[in-house]
Amino acid sequence: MVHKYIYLILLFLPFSLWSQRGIDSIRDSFGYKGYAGGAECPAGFIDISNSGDVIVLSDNDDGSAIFSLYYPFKFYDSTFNKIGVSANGYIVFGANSYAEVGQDFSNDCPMPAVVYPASSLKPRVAVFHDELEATQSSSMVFAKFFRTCPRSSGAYPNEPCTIVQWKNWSVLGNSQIFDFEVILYQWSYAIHILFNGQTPNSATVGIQNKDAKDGVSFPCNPVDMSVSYCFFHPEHPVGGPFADLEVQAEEAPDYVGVGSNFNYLVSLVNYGPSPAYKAKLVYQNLGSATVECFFDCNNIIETKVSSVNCNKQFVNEGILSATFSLAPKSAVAIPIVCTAQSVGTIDANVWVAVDAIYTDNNNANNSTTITTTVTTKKREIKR
Ligand SMILES: [Ca+2]
Ligand SMILES: [Ca+2]
Ligand SMILES: [Ca+2]
Repeated sequence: MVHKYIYLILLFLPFSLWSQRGIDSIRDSFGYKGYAGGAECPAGFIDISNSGDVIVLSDNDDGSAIFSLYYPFKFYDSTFNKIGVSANGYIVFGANSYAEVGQDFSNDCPMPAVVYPASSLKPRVAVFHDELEATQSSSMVFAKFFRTCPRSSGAYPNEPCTIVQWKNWSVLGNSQIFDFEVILYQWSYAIHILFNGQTPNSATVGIQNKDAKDGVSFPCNPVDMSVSYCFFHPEHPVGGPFADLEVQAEEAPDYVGVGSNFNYLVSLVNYGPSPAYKAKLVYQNLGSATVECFFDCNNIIETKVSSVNCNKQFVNEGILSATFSLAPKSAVAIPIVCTAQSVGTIDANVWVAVDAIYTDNNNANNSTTITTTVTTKKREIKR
């Protein structure tokens, strides 16, 4: 009897310590980071059973349904418009038919794991995956889209989300009913999993990619249903969005004559991890010479830039700016074409102003200054 007691302590101690600490995280090779409880993943089940749409499954035991998302969702490196919902407590992305989802009644612990049947191999979130079924007349699945999610993802402010809730669900052969839900955040791509009620039965909570070669799960069989589980996409870590932007400027000529034309080539780099929205690149002359410049919007060099707002505008002792949205690990380079109009110095100050929605966690590389002297004589540009 004593031996049995010690065995039980050893079995449950590491797990309970692990879950009490809360902030402990897990991650997969792609860079998803998962948290169990803690400040990163607080409690707060949202019941949508009075306001959500009913999702009718093809079967109460191993059936499924497919529905279209109001707003796309990025899972790993692909973006999806449809999800499949299984009676067995998981969702898949990119489903095209009922046959592809729903039938996997055996929970896979740990993940990633090749699934059964192979036809249901799709990128997957195990919300509470086990041999589940709907036994009550009140056992239903609901879905609801929110333009502004009632629960913060912790990775992006005021973003839209879709909630899928299994209500009054149970493990096959066990009458105990419980609710569970997944929240898909459609700007940060965070995934939150929450519970309302308990079952002592085995299950898995985790994620895996389309070929089951990457993924991660929390301690399974059993799952601790007293905490929430949150997965954060690598582009949008918890506390984000963060992006390190850098301004680079190719040397301008040291000397130019009055009336001369000259160019700068200015670059804006986004080192990530988050996309940068509305990064404003600004040019200003702080020197004594008069200079007129414009951004040469027709000759922008870019890599993976999602949007450019660049209008030809002239600066004369004023400020010139263009706005870019940059994916992580992308860059844009833009020529600035100038004419020197009076003698003195041109102190070209180039900097990036970031949108208030995200944080640049390294401000040291956000500006650069290039000095050019304007002489009385019109002379060749010296490089
Ligand atoms: Ca089932
Ligand atoms: Ca399985
Ligand atoms: Ca920076």
